[in-house]
Amino acid sequence: MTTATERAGYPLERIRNDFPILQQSIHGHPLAYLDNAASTQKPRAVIDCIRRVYETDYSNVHRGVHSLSQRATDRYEAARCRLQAFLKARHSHEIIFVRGATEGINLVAQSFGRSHLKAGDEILITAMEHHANIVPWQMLSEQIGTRLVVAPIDRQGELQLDALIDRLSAKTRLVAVTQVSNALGTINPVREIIEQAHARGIPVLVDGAQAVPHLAVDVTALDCDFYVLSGHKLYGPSGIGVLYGKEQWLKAMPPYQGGGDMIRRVTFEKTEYNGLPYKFEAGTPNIVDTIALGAAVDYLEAIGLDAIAAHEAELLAYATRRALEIPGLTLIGTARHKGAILSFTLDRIHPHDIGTLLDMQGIAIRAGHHCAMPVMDFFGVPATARASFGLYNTLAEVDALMDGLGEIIKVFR
Ligand code: 7TS
Repeated sequence: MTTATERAGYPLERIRNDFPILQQSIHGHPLAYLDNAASTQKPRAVIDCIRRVYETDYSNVHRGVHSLSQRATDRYEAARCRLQAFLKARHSHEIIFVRGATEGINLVAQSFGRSHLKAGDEILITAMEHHANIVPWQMLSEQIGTRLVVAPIDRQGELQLDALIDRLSAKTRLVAVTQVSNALGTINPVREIIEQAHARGIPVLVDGAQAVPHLAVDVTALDCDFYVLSGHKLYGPSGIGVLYGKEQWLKAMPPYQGGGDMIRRVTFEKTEYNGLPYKFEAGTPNIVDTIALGAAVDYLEAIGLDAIAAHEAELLAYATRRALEIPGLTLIGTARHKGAILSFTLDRIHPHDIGTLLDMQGIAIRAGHHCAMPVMDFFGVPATARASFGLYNTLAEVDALMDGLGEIIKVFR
């Protein structure tokens, strides 16, 4: 069985062959890797890029006059331009390399938050945020007395947009919202949220960790003020990610960390900071993984995000249809606009047992609260089982998952 996207030329078999890790068996079964929302696997292009940089072009960046340092610097800065083009940012210095979405949000909370917000100011988030877009704001609240305001979701796991708009007050100083929920799959109307916030002069941070692997993003068209992503969810290495910030904000924000590279001149009396983007990249950066993130983006764009989105939408539609035929299965997250995430529970079977029993059949899913405990509380469950699809998944793997769930139900009957 193939998706219509495959029949229209989506090269699924070639894509699968690009991922060495997928060519293995787990507990005697072919691996079905359905944990892509946590982290995606890496194509050979990314793995080879890492090896080649260490073998031929590696040195520290920005500081050396020798050839290797210049080559490493050129490649590191080329990756910045690559990510600028990928996100369609106006300037390459609006691309700040960080460890991942988490560090990007913490940077904004500490640098923007401490310099632009004061006691009593409000930060508006949604009830479906990952902990990475909750806790940094709570930490800021403890430090300077800001207040966290939460826009509600409904039983489908959709954002109540009107309620969000109602909560935009004269005190709101930032809206921080996920583009795609990792626990529910919901795709939020970020463009509309940004329009509404901007009409009131409020900047918006978009958490794009779950969006960029699945849909084409244009930060300039979106007009968001900040955008964060994680490389490891984007078929790139872990430990590298991007904070995009509009030049006007980044210029007005103080450094997040101090150290080498982020300075122009240091004396014991005073330090003059470097310009963008270096002001926010203290210390030796994650050189090789940054370059490899550029390779990951090349790989994704060669396939095409629209084709990837179409293939994944078919996987999700088929998985949803089959899941609804399973007795005792409840879908958690049934929004009209959803990314390729299927969160569910089975009557009387703990999600961790589902995860463990599926693993015995070679099927990798995630079970837990997905770092979105308030979402679990809202739906009154301790955890969900979550299958999340990526560009290399097949309808046969969806079948394996659903057949596996059928077997589990028989065991527990
Ligand atoms: N925001 C969202 C929406 C996420 O899904 C995640 C990670 C993060 C932020 C944090 O990203 P990090 O790379 O900095 O850790 N989400 C998940 C997940 O769903 N399962 O494992 C990690």
